[in-house]
Amino acid sequence: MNPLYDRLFGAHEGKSTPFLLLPSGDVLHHGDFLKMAAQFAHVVTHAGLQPGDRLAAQVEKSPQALALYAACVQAGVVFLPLNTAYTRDELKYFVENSGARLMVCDGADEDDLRPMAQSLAAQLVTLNGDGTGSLPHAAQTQPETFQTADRTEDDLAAFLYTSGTTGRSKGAMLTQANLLSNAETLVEHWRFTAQDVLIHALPIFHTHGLFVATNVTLLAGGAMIFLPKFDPDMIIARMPEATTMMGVPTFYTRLLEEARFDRDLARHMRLFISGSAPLLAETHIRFEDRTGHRILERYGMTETNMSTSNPYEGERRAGTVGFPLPGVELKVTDPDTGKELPRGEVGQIEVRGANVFKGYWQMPEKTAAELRADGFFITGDLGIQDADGYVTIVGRNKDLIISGGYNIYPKEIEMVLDAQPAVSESAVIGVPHKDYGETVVAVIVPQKDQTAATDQLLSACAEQLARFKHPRKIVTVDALPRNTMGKVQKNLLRETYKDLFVTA
Ligand code: MLC
Ligand code: AMP
Repeated sequence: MNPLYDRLFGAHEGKSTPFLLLPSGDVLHHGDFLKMAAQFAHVVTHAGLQPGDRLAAQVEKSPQALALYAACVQAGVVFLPLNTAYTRDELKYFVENSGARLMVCDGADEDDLRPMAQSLAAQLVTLNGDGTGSLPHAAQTQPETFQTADRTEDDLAAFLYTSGTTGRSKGAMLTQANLLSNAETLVEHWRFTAQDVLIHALPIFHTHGLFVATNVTLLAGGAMIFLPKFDPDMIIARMPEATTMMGVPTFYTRLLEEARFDRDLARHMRLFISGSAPLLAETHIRFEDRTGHRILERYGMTETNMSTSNPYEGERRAGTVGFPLPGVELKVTDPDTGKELPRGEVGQIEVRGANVFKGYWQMPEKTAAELRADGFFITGDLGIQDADGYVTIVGRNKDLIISGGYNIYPKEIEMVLDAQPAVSESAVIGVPHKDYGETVVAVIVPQKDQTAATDQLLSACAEQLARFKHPRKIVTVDALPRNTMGKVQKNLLRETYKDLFVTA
C-alpha cells in the first residue's frame, strides 16, 4: 500500500492516455511517463536510498523532473524540490539541514556542487533540462516496473523549504495524506475530470505547480500542456487545446497586456484559477471584461496546501479568496491572545484540517510556535470573513514580500547587507510593483563617514541569494525610523517608497 502513489500514479500504469503535451508537439502518455518514473526509482534505490530518506533536486522543469517526483513517491523517498534560482550557499543549507542522501542537479552545475555534496556525504547525479544527464542515462538500462514501497498516509512525501522571519529556512514536512486529501478536495471543488487539459507554465518546485496543478491533474486523469516557463506567446498558441489554466497574478496581468488574448481565444476555456499572491480586484474585473471569465481565486500556503477557494458555481467575488474548502476549518483570531474574533473583524487566519502539514523538520520550537496543539496552524496572514463567509486577505502579520508568487523574507537580505563593512544597518521592504505585485527595496544606513556602493552591495547579494530576492532599488538614509520601543517602522518606509515602481 502506498496511497499517494496508488491514487496519483499507479491508477494510470499501462495507459496510453495523454498526460504531458510538450512544447515540441510531442505527447507523453501516462503509461510511458510511469515507465520512466519506475526506471528512475530503480536508480534512486540503487544509490542506497531507503523509504524516508530525502532526495534534493535542483533541476529545470521537464517531464523527467516530474518523473523524478513520481519515482520518489513510488520508492517512498521524501522529495525535496528546490528553486533553480537558489545559489550554492542556499542549496548547501537545504541539503545539510534535510540530510538529503542524493542530490540531483543540472550538468552545468555539477563541478561547482560536487565538493559541497562530498562534504555533506550526499551523492550527486545530473538531470538536464533537455532530459539528458547521468540519472536518465543510468535509468535507461533499468526495468520499466518497480515494486512500489509500502507507505501509509501518515508517512512523509515531500519537504518544501520556506524561509522564516528569522532568516533561517524551515523544511515543511508534508505527508501523503496532506497532499492526497487536498488533491481530492480540489478535483471535486473545481470539477476536474479526465477531459481536462491544463496549461501548466508554473515552476514545479513549489506547492502551486507541483501539488495544486500536477496532483489535481493526475488524480483527475487529465493532461497538462507542460511549458518550461511562463511565455505569453506559447500560452496563446496552445490555449485552443486547453480547458483550464492555473497561475500567479503576474500571469494574468501579463496576459492582459496582450491584445491577442481576447474573448474568442478564451471562449472555450472552462476555468482560470489564480493564487500564491493577491489578485487585485482590478485585474479580476479587467479579465472578465476582456474574456467573459471570472478568475477563480484561491488561497493557500506551503504548510497548508490550499485552504480556501472561491466557488466553482456561485459568485466568485473579486478581491476575496472565497470560502474555507470542505474539510478545512478556518478561524480569525486576535494575534496577541489567540482568541477567536467575531465575524467581520480583522485578525490572524488560522486553519486546521487534513491539509495541514506535520511540522518543520527538526525544529520543534518553530513548529510549536506556529502549529497549535489542537491542530490549528497560524498562517501569519491577516484576514476577515464577511457575513456571507467570504474570506479576504487584508495583510500579513509576518515580514514577508511576495514578488511574482515567490516568497522573500526581508530578514535574509538584511543579514547579507548588514554584514557588509560599509553598512551600519538596513531595512528591507516590499513596495507595490506593476508586474510582480510587490518588489524588494533595501533602505540602508551607511557606517559613519562611509559610502556604501550599490554595486558592491548587489554583488554581495548575488553571491549569497537567489536573483529574485535581490533589491531592485537600494536607498541610502541617515537613520531608520523607529518607534519608542526602538523597532524599525517598516510601515513608514513602505509608505515613503510606495510609488517607486508603480509606473515601472
Ligand atoms: C524571475 N525574476 C524575478 C521573478 N521571477 N524577480 C522577481 N520576482 C520574481 N517572481 C527575475 C529573474 O531572476 C530575472 O532577473 C528576471 O526576473 C527575468 O527572468 P525571467 O525568467 O524572464 O522571469 P519572469 O518571466 O519575469 O518570471 C516571472 C514569473 C515567475 C512571475 C513568470 O517568477 C513565475 O513563474 N512565478 C511563479 C512563482 C510560483 O510558482 N509561486 C508559487 C509558490 S507556492 P534578471 O534581472 O537577472 O534578468 C505558494 C502557495 C500557493 O505560494 O498558495 O500557491
Ligand atoms: P508560500 O509560503 O510560498 O506557500 O506562500 C504562502 C503565502 O502566499 C500565504 O501565506 C499568503 O500570504 C500568500 N497567498 C497565497 N495565496 C494568496 C491569495 N490568493 N491572496 C493573497 N495572498 C496569498
